[in-house]
Amino acid sequence: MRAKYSAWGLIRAGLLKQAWPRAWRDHELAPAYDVVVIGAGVHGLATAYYLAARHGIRRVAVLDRAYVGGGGSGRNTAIVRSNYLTPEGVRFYDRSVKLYESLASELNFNVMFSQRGHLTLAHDDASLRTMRWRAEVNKHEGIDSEVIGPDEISRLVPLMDTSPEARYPILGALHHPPGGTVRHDAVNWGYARAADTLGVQIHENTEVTGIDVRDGRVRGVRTTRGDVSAPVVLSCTAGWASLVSELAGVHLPIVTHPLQAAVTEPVKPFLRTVVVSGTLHVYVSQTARGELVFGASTDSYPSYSTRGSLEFTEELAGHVLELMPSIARLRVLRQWAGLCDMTPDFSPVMGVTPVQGFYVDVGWGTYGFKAGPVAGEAMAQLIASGRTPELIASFDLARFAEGRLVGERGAAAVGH
Ligand code: PYC
Repeated sequence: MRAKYSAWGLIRAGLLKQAWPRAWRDHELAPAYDVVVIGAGVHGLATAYYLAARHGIRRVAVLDRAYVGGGGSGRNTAIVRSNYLTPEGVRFYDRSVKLYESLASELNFNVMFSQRGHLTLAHDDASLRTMRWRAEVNKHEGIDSEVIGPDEISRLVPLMDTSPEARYPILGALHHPPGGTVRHDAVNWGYARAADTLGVQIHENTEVTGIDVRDGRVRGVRTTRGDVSAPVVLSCTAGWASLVSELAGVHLPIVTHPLQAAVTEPVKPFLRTVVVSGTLHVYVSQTARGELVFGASTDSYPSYSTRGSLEFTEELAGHVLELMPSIARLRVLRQWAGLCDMTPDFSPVMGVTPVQGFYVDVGWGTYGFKAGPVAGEAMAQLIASGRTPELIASFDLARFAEGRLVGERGAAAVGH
């Protein structure tokens, strides 16, 4: 069914008890497309959308072995920021923040982007030094970030224990006012709907089982619903990026680790900013519904498992209470895990590969969701023009062989 979006249409459908219009359609898989995107998360959908919207490339299929936003794009803690450590990282993520700022009107979908500010706490001299370093790089790139002290932190988060008697006293924080949160499902659905409207085909429950390469060139993909030929195949997979790339004979320096997160029952709004503590391995924000969303560092062992563990919940609770003792009676409602494809330098792998026509937008570690819009925009530009945009040039695959790493470990929300 063709999607209908007008507000009146929805009200009418509700009053007449009609089925809700589908936001994106089902299709038979065609034998050929101009571009096949593997992965219907925010990166794949954004790329497909910008290919169609900005470059007029509409014979695009987005394939996913499960459903839209079912991987990392629906399992993250929805934090957006650009307070990175390297100039390359800062410029890149800043473009994403800018795209998020206008995304609701671009997609005609309320993505609930809330620039409530982002605090990264420092509990020791070494992390305070890193916060100062990040603040300087940020300012140099025109990004609003500064190091603040405990009094200012108390003003921003009154429930935080900033006393010198705390087990891990808070010495200061990197304050990044443009950072915040976004409703991740809305971003996925908004891109999916907008891409569908422009003629992109989204194929859920369609697993890619092979990538055809002949004479050094990609020719198409094999799927559980049949074979498809395409001169361009882009992997926007998270969690299985290395395995999918191996299908094309491209080896990626990626190790996959689970990352666990949890959400509490809703309470009255009391936490305005996003709070991160690398030392305590925890980050927390409050949703518009009032729940607290918590995340931790990646599990220490590589795995493809997305189950939660009691060990995580216990550690999380202990660490959160060191920061905010007064929320001790809050109940955790749900916990889950996502998969993080970690690269050696904590920066992504974007761009061309040794196989002509086979592109990657992978290796996002714990930074993937916030980069969805800018990654989509840049990959669409690369595919349409055949030229790598300056903004992503330093994230190429060749950097690992050529020793040009872009070290972003110091900007990780928590220690890994
Ligand atoms: O980098 O902001 C971040 C982040 C939050 C959760 C995981 N990574």
